[in-house]
Amino acid sequence: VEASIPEPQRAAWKKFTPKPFSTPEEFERETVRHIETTLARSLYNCDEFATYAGTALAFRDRLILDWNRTQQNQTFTDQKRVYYLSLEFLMGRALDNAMLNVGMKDVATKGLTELGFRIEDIVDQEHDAALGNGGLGRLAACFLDSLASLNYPAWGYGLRYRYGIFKQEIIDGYQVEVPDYWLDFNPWEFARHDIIVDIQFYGNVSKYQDDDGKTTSVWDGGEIVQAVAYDVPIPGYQTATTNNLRLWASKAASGEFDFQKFNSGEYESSVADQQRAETISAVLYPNDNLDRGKELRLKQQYFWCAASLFDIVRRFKKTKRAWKDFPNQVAIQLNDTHPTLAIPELQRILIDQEGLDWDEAWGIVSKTFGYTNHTVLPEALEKWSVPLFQHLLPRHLQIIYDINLNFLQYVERRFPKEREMLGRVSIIEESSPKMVRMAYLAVIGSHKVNGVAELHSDLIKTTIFKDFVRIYGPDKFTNVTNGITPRRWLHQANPRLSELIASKLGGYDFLKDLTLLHKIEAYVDDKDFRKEFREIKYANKVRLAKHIKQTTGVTVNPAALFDVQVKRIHEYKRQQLNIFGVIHRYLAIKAMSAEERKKLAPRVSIFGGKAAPGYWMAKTVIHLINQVGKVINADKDVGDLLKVIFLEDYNVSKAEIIAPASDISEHISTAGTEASGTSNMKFCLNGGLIIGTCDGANIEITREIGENNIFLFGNLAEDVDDLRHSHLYGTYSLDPSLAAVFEAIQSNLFGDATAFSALVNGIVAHGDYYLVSDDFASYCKTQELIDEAYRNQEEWVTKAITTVARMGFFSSDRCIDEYAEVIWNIEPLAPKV
Ligand code: GLS
Repeated sequence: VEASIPEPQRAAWKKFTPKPFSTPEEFERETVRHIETTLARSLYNCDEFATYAGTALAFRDRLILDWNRTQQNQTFTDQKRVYYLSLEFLMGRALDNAMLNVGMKDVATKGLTELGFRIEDIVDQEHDAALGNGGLGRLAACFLDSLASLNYPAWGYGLRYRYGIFKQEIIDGYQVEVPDYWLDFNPWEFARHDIIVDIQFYGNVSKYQDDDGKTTSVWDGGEIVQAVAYDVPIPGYQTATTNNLRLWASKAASGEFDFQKFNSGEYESSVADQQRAETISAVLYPNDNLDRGKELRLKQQYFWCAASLFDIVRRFKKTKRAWKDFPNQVAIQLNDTHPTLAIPELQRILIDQEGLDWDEAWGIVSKTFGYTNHTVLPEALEKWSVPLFQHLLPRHLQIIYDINLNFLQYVERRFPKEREMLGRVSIIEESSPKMVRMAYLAVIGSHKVNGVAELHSDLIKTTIFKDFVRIYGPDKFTNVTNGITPRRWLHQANPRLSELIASKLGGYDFLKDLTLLHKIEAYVDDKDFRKEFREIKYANKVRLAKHIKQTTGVTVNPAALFDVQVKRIHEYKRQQLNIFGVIHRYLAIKAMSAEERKKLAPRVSIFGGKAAPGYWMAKTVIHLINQVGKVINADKDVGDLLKVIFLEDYNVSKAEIIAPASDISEHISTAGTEASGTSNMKFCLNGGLIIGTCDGANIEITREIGENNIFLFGNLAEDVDDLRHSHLYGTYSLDPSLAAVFEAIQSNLFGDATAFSALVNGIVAHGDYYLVSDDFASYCKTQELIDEAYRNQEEWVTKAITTVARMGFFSSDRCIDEYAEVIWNIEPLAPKV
């Protein structure tokens, strides 16, 4: 039944449709109303948190009016939509972003002042939405911002984890994980208790043959878990388009618990069923670039894919179009291999439920999906054991076998003389147990495959997907270099810099077309502009110094060079190279004369990032950084010349304080290992320079900003294999200054050295897989060049301004336009206002 208001009553309805606030008074009225009624607080009982809550609810009301209209408009025009499937959306805080995007920050600032609050304190009350690990999840969040800002009809689909990425505490120098229960108060979501999808697991498949000999497979038995939709409005910048992010939460099919069992005294097992169902969406797996193959993770993946596909198919069916139109109406992007099950799931829906024949269904499926690869690290490539698959998703395993059979037959016909290729490209790895290779399934089931930076997209074509390039031809593979949203990462994080730029460019159009930034290069020699630019950087450093003081108790000098490496802790990202470099610097300072010390630029080395809870080596690196910091920060003889800080619990809202405050940031992965990196872009956009290897997007950043404006060092990706080989089979000689660093560690200078022996041995005895020693000399040399360059502040500012001016390419808007054109074939839809 259509649930819409009949024509004659619509006038009344329209008359009472709420109007969005637009003046400070109207904002205040809405906020106070929410505080007094929705929250049942009063002016005698209203703290900053209640005021945040009221403000957020007032803005939510605003967003939802635009959201309603956007959804109606999209349904009405019935254009092709894109669905972005991602297990991670690292959104951070929503209020500040919502205020900026709807252009009401000034209104809210004024209103809140009149109510007795400072807007910064209110914004600061919000709990980060931390449903992601790192770059992959943050990229999805930037994409949502760009999709809405560019008016694309788009939905995100993800999981509503009850616990996001853990909170990190540093206790005695060690990482301790604390659960992140973030849903106590989340004004940004709407529970859709009417949108529930039954998801099946386990069970059996039987085949039936009808009179014409057609076989049908029926999957029955097993258990049902329900998926409940929670919708999060995603406002675009300066547009009425407000898209939807739909997150699924799991709950037991019977609703709460099994009353039959409950009444017959089986309390515990009735509750257990309910808990088991809710466990599916309970927690985000805290690994970045690592696949652990856990059954619950596979359950999460299927639960989310099946619910999303059901929803997408239901929406398509409402249009009453023919199935062959599906790929003209629907584009689905797979954010990494995590949602690859959507491929066999759509095939299953089409053949088992909608009665299409295999080939017709497969034609639709393989035109619908696009797959983005985000890593070449072997430990991150997802594989699922066949027995586990058989148990959990028996029908999907059959479908995957059929997809594989058809594919291998095709390969055999095309390459009859290369039989050994079949084993290499088969979706099923013939190991024991056999494994399903998800990346291969994703390639086979998609019409386009893309990497996330040029080097990375080249690498996937020559390494993991080499055979597939021969099979499908090179056109199936493409590159879309990552980007970041300038709204959050410039305007919101660095309002003064944004304002300075706007003052020269005559407005904020650059926030919609970031290439306009190139115009500030005309001011690179303008004295006032330079002065203001430097003052802004300094003020941002003062803000970070305050944060450091508050959270670590260490006083740092904002005039020192701030050297920052914040990202997930991972051996391939090489925080160990950085901290060994810090020790090298410390030893050098200790050996310097007073004269020499005078010439040195004081430095603050700032680290931040979480280690996966089971990643012991990464945790050792955190421990070493903290131990080194403890010794150096207490060394009065060194004083301000060197400080070492580990910032606890790095997350999106902290990144917004850190990115604008760096002079140098480090992007120093072993060449060929970091697919793109996106924090490199954030730092450059905020007028920080970078030190980096020729890896990921660093290469394109160099091309855009010019090699004089970046500090590159280290071996190239093409040499990595040979170097690794020579470590294992040739003669290996440890870099002498690194040897001195290890001697210092081994002398217990930073506490009990046995704590760090695995870290050191990995380099001296076990092949130095990440080439720390090979790159150490050139890293230290480059750090000296940085010291020298920083002494010439005039030149430094020139480099920094030039860098900002040339970052236009790295907007996620450019990136989304490329996806829209090359992969999704979708058009923007002008919002109805
Ligand atoms: C990642 C890569 O490691 C990053 O280099 C990349 O920038 C990001 C987004 O494309 O994806 N892959 C991954 O598994 N985690 C990431 O952050």
